[in-house]
Amino acid sequence: MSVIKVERKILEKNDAIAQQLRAYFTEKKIFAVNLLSSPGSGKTSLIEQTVKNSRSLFKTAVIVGDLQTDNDAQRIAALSIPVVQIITNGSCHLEANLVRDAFQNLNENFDLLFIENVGNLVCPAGFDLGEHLKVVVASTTEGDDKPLKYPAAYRNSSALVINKIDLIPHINSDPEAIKKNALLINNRLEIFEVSCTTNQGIESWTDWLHSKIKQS
Ligand SMILES: Nc1nc2c(ncn2[C@@H]2O[C@H](COP(=O)(O)OP(=O)(O)O)[C@@H](O)[C@H]2O)c(=O)[nH]1
Ligand SMILES: [Mg+2]
Repeated sequence: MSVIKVERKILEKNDAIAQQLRAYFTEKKIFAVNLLSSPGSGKTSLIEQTVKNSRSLFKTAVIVGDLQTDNDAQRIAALSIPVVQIITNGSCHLEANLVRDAFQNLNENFDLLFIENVGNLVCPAGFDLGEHLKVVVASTTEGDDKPLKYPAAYRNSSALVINKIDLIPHINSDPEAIKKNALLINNRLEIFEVSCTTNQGIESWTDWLHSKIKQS
């Protein structure tokens, strides 16, 4: 029983910080998006393609979480946008206090903040980071039934990006099945089918992000 109490306390503390962060982001007109996925689904690639295709629409900054290495921050820094790497040293998700501390290292001259969570569909789903919305990325290579196996990430997200659609001719994947399973879990999901390799579908995704930024 005491374990449950400790867990609840951690979540309550996290949620309080996250609410303050969200209010701060809103006041500063920064739209915050928390990206969730399995390792390797293409979160960093999606950030790279989004930045390359939206420079005339909005300015982006990134906080990126990983268990180890600053490889992703280096990829994003190559785009000449503000980026901070959080190394969690084994922790499987980001928490709001880590985002708050990382944010101190960014100037505030941007419209969109991507928070790339640690690659994992389990623990990141339960932690509010002060984002305005969560987006789950699924790649065509990871199996069409993943929304059913990892429902929390899908239930808590506002949008699903199905990535690596360029690989469909080579693998046994059906994006219609991914969509159907995802909508069974959460029928309010906005769904985008993209390839970060060919750029297919990226324009609809960036247009949607732009509309969300303008509404916020
Ligand atoms: N074929 C293909 N490969 C992709 C696509 N998007 C990402 N990748 C590759 O998938 C691997 C993992 O991508 P990455 O962005 O690092 O995933 P993350 O771990 O979720 O951040 C890299 O080798 C990417 O080049 C895509 O749309 N098509
Ligand atoms: Mg990454």
